[in-house]
Amino acid sequence: DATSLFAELRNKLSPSGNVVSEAGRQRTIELFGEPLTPQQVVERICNDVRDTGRDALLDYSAKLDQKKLTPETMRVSAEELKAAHTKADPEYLKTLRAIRENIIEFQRALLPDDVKILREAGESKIELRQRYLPLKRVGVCIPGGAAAYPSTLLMTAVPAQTAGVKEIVVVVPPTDFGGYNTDILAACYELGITEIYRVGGAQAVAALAYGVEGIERVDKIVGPGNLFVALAKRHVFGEVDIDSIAGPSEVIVLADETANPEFIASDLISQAEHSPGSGVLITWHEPLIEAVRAALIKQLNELPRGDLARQSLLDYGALILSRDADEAARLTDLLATEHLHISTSDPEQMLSKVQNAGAIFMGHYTPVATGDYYAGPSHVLPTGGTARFANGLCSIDFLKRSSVISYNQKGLAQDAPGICLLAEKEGLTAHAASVTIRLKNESQ
Ligand code: HSO
Ligand code: ZN
Repeated sequence: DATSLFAELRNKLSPSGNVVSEAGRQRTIELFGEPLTPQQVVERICNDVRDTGRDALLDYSAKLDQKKLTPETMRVSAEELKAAHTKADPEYLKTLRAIRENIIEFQRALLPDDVKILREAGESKIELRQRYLPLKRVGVCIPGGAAAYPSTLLMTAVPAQTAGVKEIVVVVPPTDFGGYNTDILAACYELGITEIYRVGGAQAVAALAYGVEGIERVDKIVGPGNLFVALAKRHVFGEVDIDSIAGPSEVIVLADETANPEFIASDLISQAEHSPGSGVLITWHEPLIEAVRAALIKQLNELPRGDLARQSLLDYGALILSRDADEAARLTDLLATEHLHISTSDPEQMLSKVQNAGAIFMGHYTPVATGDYYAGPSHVLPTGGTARFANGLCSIDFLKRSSVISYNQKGLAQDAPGICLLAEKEGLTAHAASVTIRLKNESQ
């Protein structure tokens, strides 16, 4: 039945590295001479960085990332950045520019205008506004453990830049896939980002949140990361803003009889190859199940990361036969997946049945890779069922808003009775007095 299937699947879609999974929380780690949960470990790291600053940051980099850094080598120098850019493949740079343009075009279209309304009656005048301003300083976490992710740099930093954020700080682990990766450094240079620190994990998040010698604290921390980054972001939230807690990649493919099993297999594998990652097919066309299974076996044997993807699919994947499209839609909503790929003859019709998904890919020729790399919406998306309430990152997330309220004396006189009545109900008479004191010389 749907409820128990949901429970089982939800578990599958929360791989053990995910903050929301039970297994992830139960793990213990011997880092401080006693078994601690990941959360306890992260709290210690964050508190140490808050209290001891850069020394703690560098100590943890040495201990956890096996990289002895100095205050000088911790920051990527201007020369290193320039050199990486000069040596970069021109085709790569050209592609980065094209993607950047796509992201800017879409993210700019999302930006809201300020709002202003005027309430006028005779001489009374009340003006109400909402003003949007970009955040001043944003920290971006780029993963660097299992693969190099220049795409994630684009999908976080460019929306921020589009919103008008001037100071962008990148933290990236001191690894060959991270802070020593010339593709990453060339991409930073291309985007005009010059403040890059080779630090990762919970210690990097803490440094961004609290500030340490040489790294000024930021207003918001965004970007994906492993369990430690995720838990650290949750720990420092409130001290700074964060985007969300993004876990491993996942996709649900909804398919009817018009879907191509080879295409579907490639879609499931492409998110599973993030390792961990999850791919789930839901179809109401029975022959598709076996056809996709066969295609998966064939493709997994041919791909370089096939073994990693196979393990991910065995652990967290599923091929599900639903009674009909409506049942498939209901299950999709329960799972509230990061990516939803609608591989049917009429994707719009299916779209109208589904509410919960971070990003939705329409039809047979829109694989998730279009959104992962190129189209324009950010690939930083809600995972682990959080698409029920959370949203993908976008330019709006880099704005803060203020309301702006403006009364003339006549306007104040008009609203005074209501204000004073509520103030008296609350026993806050000074509030009432701050209104009446202004109306003493009112001429009516
Ligand atoms: N699918 C990932 C993003 C990504 N894919 C980066 C390739 N590179 C987000 O869930
Ligand atoms: Zn991906």
